Amino acid sequence: MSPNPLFDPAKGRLIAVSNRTAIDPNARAGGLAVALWDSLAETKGTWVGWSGKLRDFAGSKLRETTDDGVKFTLTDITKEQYEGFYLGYANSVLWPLLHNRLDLAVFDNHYFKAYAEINLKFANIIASKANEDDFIWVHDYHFFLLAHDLRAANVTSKIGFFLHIPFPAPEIFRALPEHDIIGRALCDYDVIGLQTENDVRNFIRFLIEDFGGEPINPEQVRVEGRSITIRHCPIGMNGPEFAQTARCEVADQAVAKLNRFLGKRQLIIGVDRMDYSKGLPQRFEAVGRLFDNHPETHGAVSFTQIAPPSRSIVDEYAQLREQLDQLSGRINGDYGDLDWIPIRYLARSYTREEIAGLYRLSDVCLVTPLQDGMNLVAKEFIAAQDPEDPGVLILSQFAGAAEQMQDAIIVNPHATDEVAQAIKQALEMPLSERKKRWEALYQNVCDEDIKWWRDQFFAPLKS
Ligand code: ADQ
Repeated sequence: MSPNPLFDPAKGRLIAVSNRTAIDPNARAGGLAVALWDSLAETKGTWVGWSGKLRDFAGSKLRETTDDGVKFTLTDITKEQYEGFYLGYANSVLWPLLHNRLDLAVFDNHYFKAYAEINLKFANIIASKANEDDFIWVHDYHFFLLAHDLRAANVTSKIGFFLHIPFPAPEIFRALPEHDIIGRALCDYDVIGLQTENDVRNFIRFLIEDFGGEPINPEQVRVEGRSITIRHCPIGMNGPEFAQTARCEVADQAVAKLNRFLGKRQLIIGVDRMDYSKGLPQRFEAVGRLFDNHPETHGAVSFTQIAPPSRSIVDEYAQLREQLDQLSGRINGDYGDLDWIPIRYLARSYTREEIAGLYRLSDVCLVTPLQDGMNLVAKEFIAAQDPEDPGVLILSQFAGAAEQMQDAIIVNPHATDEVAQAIKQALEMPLSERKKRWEALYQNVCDEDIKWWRDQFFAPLKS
């Protein structure tokens, strides 16, 4: 990675902040963890976050440790804070609202109190460490208020914020009882990075309509007496490195294992955290429709969905699990045979190497979220393919990745027949077309990679 003066320890450190850090092996499956680790390791930065532990009283004993060149400053939180901040405000209010699922949001004013408390707690930890020359890089919807709290604690460092999930239309965001407090707090950041151009349009409109923001140029707005930069920075990944991972020994073993089950059948794969935003029931319905409409696929095609539960404590996830069990049970009951299971649904986690191998073996990957900030699975699938015999990506128009990956087959995940037809098209696609689409997609994955993403975010600070 090229030297970047922003990360020169002599000039100032990078302090990244996110709720879960990659010190916790369970959090390493998340897109955020994968993306951040590289940047911090290469720049000797510090990662501030929750330790993953709960304690009985509200002390702030910090755990400081170093792993693979990345320093970690971790704090415990109390059970009440975990329930109000994490399960409550973050997972049951902000997550559904920002994914356009107002119907699932649970508005409870105790939640916001805990959310504000945790933001302040983190602000105090960072304020005790940050120097004026440091850059504080805050990640995701858990910490909307952090810059505001840091400014109140007289922190003068530059502070940036990257939102990994979508920013909805202001009409939706206004349903949040605290939208005004959060909107004002966001004005204390210097740079705000968002995944898509659509998110940028939504956010700038929110600043203009609700806070009298005045656009200075396409990415700067004067608001609340300050000027903030709002940047379109789609998150990327390291394509060639992932391509290698897909060919490692562990990946080969996973491929061999799955091949024993698969035989000569074509393989469709889905890899997601189990979450209602990922459109899994709609995807299962579409695969069922493929079998309804195309008897020639019976015994010739298998669909494997990997979806480990990530927030299984919250009711919606338990319901989703039940729904998927029912759907796969019905489809397998209708179509399965002694030697063929049409849908395999594996509710467990696999290593990055195993997943990479499974992508490599697959003929089709279904990435059909109803709403998604970016979706790194789409990019990983492309990176893992054999250039001489690549598989086909079917991508939802509502994944942030669709803005960059127009050479995938783009679908509306709600349109069951359309998705079923897209699967059929993908299964039958001639090699020349598969190669042409894949080459364009892989080029984009490599051009707009993780380093490019970081540079996009930091570019305004260099001037
Ligand atoms: P996520 O919603 O977690 O991230 P995504 O971008 O798809 O979604 O990242 C998932 C990551 O987890 C990928 O690296 C994938 O390989 C891994 N993963 C998924 N299922 C797995 C499994 N069963 N076993 C092992 N690994 C698995 C949020 C936003 C996204 C955004 C990212 C990054 O919701 O829209 O792309 O942050 O900004």
